[in-house]
Amino acid sequence: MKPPSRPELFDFEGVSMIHYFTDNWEKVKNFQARPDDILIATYPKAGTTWVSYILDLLYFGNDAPERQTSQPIYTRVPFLESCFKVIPSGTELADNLPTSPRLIKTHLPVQLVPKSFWEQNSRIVYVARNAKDNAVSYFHFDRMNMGEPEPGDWNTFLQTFIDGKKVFGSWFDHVNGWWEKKQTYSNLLYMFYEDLVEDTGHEVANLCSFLGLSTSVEQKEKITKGVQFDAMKQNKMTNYSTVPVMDFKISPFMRKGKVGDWKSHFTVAQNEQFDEVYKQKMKNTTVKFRTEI
Ligand code: PPS
Repeated sequence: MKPPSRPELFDFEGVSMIHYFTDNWEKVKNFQARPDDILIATYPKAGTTWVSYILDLLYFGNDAPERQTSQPIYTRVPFLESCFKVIPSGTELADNLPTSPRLIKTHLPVQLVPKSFWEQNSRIVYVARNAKDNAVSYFHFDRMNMGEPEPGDWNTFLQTFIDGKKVFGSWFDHVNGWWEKKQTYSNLLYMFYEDLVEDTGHEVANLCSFLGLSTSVEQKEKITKGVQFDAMKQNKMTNYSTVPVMDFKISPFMRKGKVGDWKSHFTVAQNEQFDEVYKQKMKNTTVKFRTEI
């Protein structure tokens, strides 16, 4: 049998995209956000699933047990712009969510976020990850996910990552665009993957204070334990093992979960070139990333 063909990258309003995230654009653009919606926004592979699961447990962990045992995280937290045909579109899933608040995931760069989120002053949690680890994680994801464009070898992938020719565009534009937004939009929490790895409990507490939750100490500890890498890797509802287009024989979704794994991928020359480009592209921003902890 012929393997399914991978989607092609094209320019969409100045951002590299694939059709799975633009096919439903009219509905995405006109999506009606609510004041109590919580949008989880990230560049792909920055810790979306991790923060989605933390928020889901904070809000609904004590509610219906079957939510945790029978509903994969991607149906509990709809992926707004997705339109995969085999499951309902992100807007449809979000419109039909029975929960309050609704937790919604997006990888959109800030300028493409539906305007109703700003009008409704919805809360937004943005998670960012250092560029080097983010690139490595994205490379392995594209290798194993047939719904993504062909990544090529690591060197080819890295060059196109630097050029911003990846689904959802340039990492640099993404993290900088959202960082800039944070300066004027107060309902935005800008988090870092590295902080989550270093001290998950601290970040869970940080989320609670941003969201105005008075979660008990015991509950916070329980959640912190339940969202550790190994627990999520074992958990069928959070490890994406239920998604057929992902070939875990090539690379699992929950791959390593580390800060600094880039060191086993970047050659000395690639690292020097990357640092040079990084300096240029990040010269006008105050956002600071850690590539090791
Ligand atoms: S996606 O497809 O964009 O939604 O992917 P996303 O969830 O943003 O990112 C996947 C990477 O996050 C890692 N991850 C974690 N790391 C540490 N601890 C926990 N609990 C955790 N959960 C997810 C996951 O392993 C991917 O990173 P890599 O480096 O590839 O392992």
